Amino acid sequence: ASITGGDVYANLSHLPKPHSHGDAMPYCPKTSPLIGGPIHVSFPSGLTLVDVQRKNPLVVRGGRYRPPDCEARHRTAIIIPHRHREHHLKFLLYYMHPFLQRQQLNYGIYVIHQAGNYTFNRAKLMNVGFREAMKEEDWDCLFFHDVDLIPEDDRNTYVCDSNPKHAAIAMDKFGYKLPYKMYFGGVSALTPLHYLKMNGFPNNYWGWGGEDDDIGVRVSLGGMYITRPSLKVGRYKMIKHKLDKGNDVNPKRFNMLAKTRQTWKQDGMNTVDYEVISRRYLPLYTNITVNIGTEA
Ligand code: UD2
Ligand code: MN
Repeated sequence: ASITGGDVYANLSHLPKPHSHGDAMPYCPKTSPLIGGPIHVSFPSGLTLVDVQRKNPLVVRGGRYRPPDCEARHRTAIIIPHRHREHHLKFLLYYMHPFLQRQQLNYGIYVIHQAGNYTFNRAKLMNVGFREAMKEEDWDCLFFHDVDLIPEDDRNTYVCDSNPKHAAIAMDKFGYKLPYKMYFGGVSALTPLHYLKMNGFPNNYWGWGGEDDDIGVRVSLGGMYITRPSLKVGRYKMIKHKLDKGNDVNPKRFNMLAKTRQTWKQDGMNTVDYEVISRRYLPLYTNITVNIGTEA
């Protein structure tokens, strides 16, 4: 028995059904035979979410998938902080679903949508995503993923390393080079253990900037170091955009960054408070709309 499509199980559960035939499924090969090399990324006009759904018949409600003919070796959750970027989300899903399927992962995509119009808070949304995703499944790796970054190489595998991994090492917007050594923005991958060791991400960076550097510092404060794929493999295209309304540059970011060492244990996963407004299992992703409050 393999997964045959979303509708079959829609009434039973939003989750993909475990393989149910008598014999255990063989594990998927260590390296997926479906993985190719560079991906040509373009943005087809007129693309709709229904098109994306049609191209991904094995994805079930909530944006969940497992390989039909082998047991995945990895369970990866994608956590996307989001508000008013539906046009980017559509392209991300268009590329991300087939990309993850070619890697033969058991995966789920979570969009963490900040409710209201108060200043955006990317890092706090990640903390919400971590907690809410872990409630559903024992994920062994979480990818914290900007909505506008499209991977450009199949060999950029969405599995975790022994230390926190910064995946977006080479982006078009930085000339496909790492902008600075401690950079940790864009896309990063942590196990639940990594995440808890660094007390998650900061909750009090409201607006644009600084939170990614704070997270990078937390990695070393948690006794870990940053790993990265090669420049050839960790390539991403960022969909061009301006600074959003409601995400002004955070003028406090440098002062806050200077204090991470004093604050990280009192601010993070152990103090995150929020209210989930809705959880919807959509065909291509799980949408969690959350009230994360305002700056103290
Ligand atoms: C950079 C980093 C990003 C983050 C940010 C500073 C890159 C590629 N990324 O992104 O990881 O550190 O600087 O905060 O360098 N978002 C929304 N709605 C909004 C605002 C933000 O959905 O109104 C989400 C969305 O997932 C977006 C992410 O937050 O991709 C980062 O915001 P951005 O794309 O505006 O910032 P950018 O490109 O300078
Ligand atoms: Mn961006």
